[in-house]
Amino acid sequence: RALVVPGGVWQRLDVVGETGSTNADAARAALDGVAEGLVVVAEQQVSGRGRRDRQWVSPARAGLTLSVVFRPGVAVAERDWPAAPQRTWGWLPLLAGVALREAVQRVAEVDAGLKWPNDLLTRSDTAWGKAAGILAEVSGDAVVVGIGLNVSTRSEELPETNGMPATSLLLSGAKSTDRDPLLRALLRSFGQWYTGWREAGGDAEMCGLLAAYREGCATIGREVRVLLPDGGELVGTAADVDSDGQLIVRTVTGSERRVSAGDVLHVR
Ligand code: BT5
Repeated sequence: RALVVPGGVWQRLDVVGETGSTNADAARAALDGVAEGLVVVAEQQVSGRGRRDRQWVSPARAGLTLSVVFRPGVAVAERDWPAAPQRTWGWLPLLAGVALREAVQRVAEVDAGLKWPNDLLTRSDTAWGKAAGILAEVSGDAVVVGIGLNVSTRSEELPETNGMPATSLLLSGAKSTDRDPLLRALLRSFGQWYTGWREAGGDAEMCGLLAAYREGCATIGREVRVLLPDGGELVGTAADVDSDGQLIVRTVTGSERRVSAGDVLHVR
């Protein structure tokens, strides 16, 4: 399909009919040496994954499911891109979120916020719900960033969740639920932010990404409960995101903790 003309960062766009997981497909391609800038889009994804063995459910044709391959640690002489140090790679899922939010707001005209680190929230009726999830995985020297967005998903097709309820652009009053313009807007924005971030050597402040993330972030300023990957738990106020994309939590005891991964519940 002549969906997107690859250009800039994007080298190749593969549209597959049905697949298990576009992240798995992209990771395999990355290990096989595919160039940075591969995009894999699936019409239907049957065993989508979330973080830590969780599932991503995507009813057929109701959403966008895609993954991209980046090689942030490899300098690109012809573009004047230095290597981005590994500690900055945590920005990639956040960068994807900023791009996704822009695309959703522009094309669907739906108000959207980012829940640190990897969810896009939209509002249906009065409650905010999770309309998209982002999964970044390292594969050799590549980082695969996957995005699953509920576009025209009806409420009976959405999965049961134990945290935030799931929602879709349709349920949030989207002006349009055409997937192609959403994908095009997403790739345009994603490519622009990635280019700026690479030019800045992974410095999110220098390229304006930190400011854009702060502006779109629904977590900063909230009281949160953070479930840490080691099983620990933090309760406090999400104060900010630091220059490496970590969440700064001011705990009830007044100490400041920086979190690089975890599940955040917005308490108030
Ligand atoms: C995520 O994980 O939210 C990352 C999801 C990434 C999916 C994309 S689709 C393209 C690419 N290929 C893949 O195989 N994956 C990526 P996490 O934060 O761990 O959240 C997972 C949880 O979200 C699940 O346990 C459910 O509670 C909930 N969930 C599952 N499907 C959902 C949906 N369609 N909408 C909203 N919430 C959902």
